[in-house]
Parts: sequence; structure tokens; C-alpha cells
Amino acid sequence: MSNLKNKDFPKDFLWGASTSAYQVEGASLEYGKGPSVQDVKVIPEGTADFKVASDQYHHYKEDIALMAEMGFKTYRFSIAWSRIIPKGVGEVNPQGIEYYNNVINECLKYNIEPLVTMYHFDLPAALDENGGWSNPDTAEAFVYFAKVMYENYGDRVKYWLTINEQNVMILMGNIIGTLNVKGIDNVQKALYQQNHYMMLAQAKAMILCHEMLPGAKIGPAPNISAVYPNSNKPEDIAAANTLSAIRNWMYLDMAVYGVYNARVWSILETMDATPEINEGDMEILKSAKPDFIAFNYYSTGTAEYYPVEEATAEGKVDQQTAFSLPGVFRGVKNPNLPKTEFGWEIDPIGFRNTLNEVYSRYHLPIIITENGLGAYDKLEEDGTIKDDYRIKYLQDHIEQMQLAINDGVDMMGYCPWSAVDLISTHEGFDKRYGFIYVNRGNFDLKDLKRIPKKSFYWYKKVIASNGKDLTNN
Ligand code: BGP
Repeated sequence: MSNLKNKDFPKDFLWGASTSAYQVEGASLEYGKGPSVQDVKVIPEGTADFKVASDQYHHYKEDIALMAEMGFKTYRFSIAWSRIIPKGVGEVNPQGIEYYNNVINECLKYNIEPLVTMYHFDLPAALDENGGWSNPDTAEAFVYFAKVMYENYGDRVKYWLTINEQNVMILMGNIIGTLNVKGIDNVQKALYQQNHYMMLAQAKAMILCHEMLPGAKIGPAPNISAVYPNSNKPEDIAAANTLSAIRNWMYLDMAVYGVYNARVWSILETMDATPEINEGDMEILKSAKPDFIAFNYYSTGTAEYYPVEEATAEGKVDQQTAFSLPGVFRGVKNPNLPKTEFGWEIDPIGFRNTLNEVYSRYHLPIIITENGLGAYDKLEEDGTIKDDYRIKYLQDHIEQMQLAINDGVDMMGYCPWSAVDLISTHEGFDKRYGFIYVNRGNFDLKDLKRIPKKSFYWYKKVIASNGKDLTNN
């Protein structure tokens, strides 16, 4: 069958882009905001802290006006939990409520649909000090936070995302600064208990959303990557399937069907890492139904069988590096794929594969909430930023997304990372993703001026043509 007979993007397709509060806002301890885990973590050497970030707190009007100029139909941003509820539970900060009211209203002024992530890596530090997600009260605090958001913004926000990249927080929490296993011996068991409480928090927030806001839609937002076997040896295929279940499917099987993925559960049993499940938990998990699946896609993974006798300590891994489990699988590099300047493999065809796999498993509409290229952009003497490499990355991914639509995948939107330059999770300000350049360095704040990059004008054309014109000229 030909790949060329492309269906058009749906006419109400949500073109936009994404950011997260702690990476873009700044004003990290101002206007009544309490500290989050991101404000108190140890910042990797040589990279910026999150105090000022892109200072969107003071530039949101300008940023949203530029998004409107690009023709955005949606803007995915997150609400900082500790800006709304400084200690995570209890008192609400009116200045925080007002700030997001302003952001939401500014979006709506331009007919930009707000797509709100409720929790993006920034647990209030006060909750973290009380055990973080190991403490079941944190799940209740999240539901309270959700209620406050629904009450205040539910009249205008129609699209909600529960938790950003829960799978990355469980699997790579040490890299992104969310890990809390202080004083715990069985770390894996603690992590999967935290995961269970997060799943419950998500389920309750989805149920509450449907009760309080009948017209609204809500979904999870994990980081999903198809996983390839490193060969056609059956043991490598089993390894790839297992990694994919651990990394991807456990999170979506639970969010959509309310069940633990059987393959993962059996591995947790062998690792003595199964969570305690209280009476009634599974009923709650089963009765929560997402309206769509949002996911972040940067690349695929590749895995092979990993004999126990070859087990060694792992090297540096992050959210896009496949990890290992001796006796089961090990992540390996894929020599067929080019890499970004930061070592992330680039796989547009893998995007189509991933979209198809997700759709055939869950049959829910899909919105991409992250996809993009981190690079050392250069501000030229003439004031331009010629990010043709980013345009190429996005062109190739949009093309494959269209092929996925042609395959029958129900796509509702596409929000690359990121709308505006912001601070990377662990690699500082110099790893830029935005359509809009922010004039600052890791340590020199300069003037924080906003400058549209070449990709800004390109994306504007893509949106205006509803994805028909992807050319770069
Ligand atoms: C995802 C996160 C984002 C983001 C992005 C790029 O995992 O949801 O917050 O930052 O990855 O990653 P990085 O910032 O590490 O380059």
C-alpha cells in the first residue's frame, strides 16, 4: 500500500506548543509561591537554577501574543502546584490563582485553547518533606489541588492533563530531580508504591473532573517510545517487549483500563517490588476513564536480551536513554539513527510506529504534548536565529504524524516542546527547544528579550496551511 495517499489533518486540529511552569516562569519564590522540589534540588554544575527561568511570569502577555502570531490553536502550560497551594495542602494563594486566571484569559483573547498540565515535576517541597509520593496523603493533596483548579478555571479550561511523565519520574527521578527514597532500603518497592499512589491520584482527579466539569476532557501525559528489538532473535524481541511494558504500557494500561500490566507485575514480583493495594483501590482505578491520551515523544528505544552474568553498573542515562534490567533486557544504541547535539536519537518513522502502537492498544484520540529538538542555538550578529535543524526535525515528525493519520490514528493535536526557550530538566538554558528565543545564558540573564527564530515563521506557515505546507523557504 502506498504511503502517499495522505488524509488531511482534521480541520479542528490543535496546533500549538508546550512549556512547564518551573522551567519557564521564574518568580520561583515570589508572589506567595512556596518552594517546589525543583527549587530545593541540587542544580547540576554549570547549569542555571530555576529562579528566573525565562521570566514568563513577567512576560506572559508578550509570549502569548507571539504564540497568537504563530497561529496557535492551543498552548500547553502547567500550573505550579506550590504557586496555588504553597504548602501543597491547606491555604490557597490568591496571587497564584490570579496569575493563571490572567494566563488563561490572555490565551482565550486570541482563541488559544488552554491545555493545562496539573503537575509537571514540581511537587511542593512541603509535601516532599513529608515523604512525597510514598505518603498516601500526597495523593489526597493532589485531588484537593485538582478541585481548586477545577473550581477556579473549569469555566474556561476544557482540556486537562493530569501528570506529566509519571513514567519518567518513576524510572529516572534522580535525573530530573523528583526522586524521594530517603532512608528506604527497598528502593524499587518504594518507587512502585509511589507509582501506585500517583495512579490513584490521577484516577481520582479524572473522576472529579468528569463530575465537576461535564464538558471538559482529561487525559494522562506519559513519555512514550516504541521499543525495537536489537535483532530478530526471539530473546531480543522478548526483551524489547518487556522494556516497552515497563516503560510505556504499564502507565497507559492503568490510566485507560485500570489494570496492572501482567508482564510488569510479574517482574515486580520477582524483584519484591509489588505495591500494597488497599481495598477499593482497583475499583477507583477501573472507574476512571480518560477522554484522550496525551504523550510526549522524542525518540524510540532499542533493547536486547541481557544475560545476568554480563551485568555491569549502568552509565549515564536520562529520560530518552533505554535502561537495563539484568536477566531481562538492556537498552542499546540504535546505529541507524542520527543523534541530536545532546545525544538523543532522532527517529521520525519511530513516531509513526509509536502513534500506531498506542492507538491500536487504546483506541482513544491522541494529542502529542511534547516533541522537539534540543540544540545550542546561535543568536547571529544580525539578530536572527537560523534553526534549520529544528525545522528539519519537526518537518520529518509532522510528515510521519500525517502518515499515522493516514494509517487511521485519531489525532487531535500536536504541541512540540517548546513554545519559548526554557531551562532543560538537567542540562541548563543552553539546551534550547523553543520557536521563540529568550536572550539569556545559564548565568548571564541579559535582557530576556524574545526573538522569533526561523522556525517561528516556518511553524506559522505550517499552522496556517493546517499542516499542508511543510516547506522551509
Ligand atoms: C521531557 C519533560 C520536559 C522537558 C523535555 C526535554 O522529559 O517533560 O519537561 O524538559 O523532556 O528534556 P530536557 O529538558 O531534559 O532536554
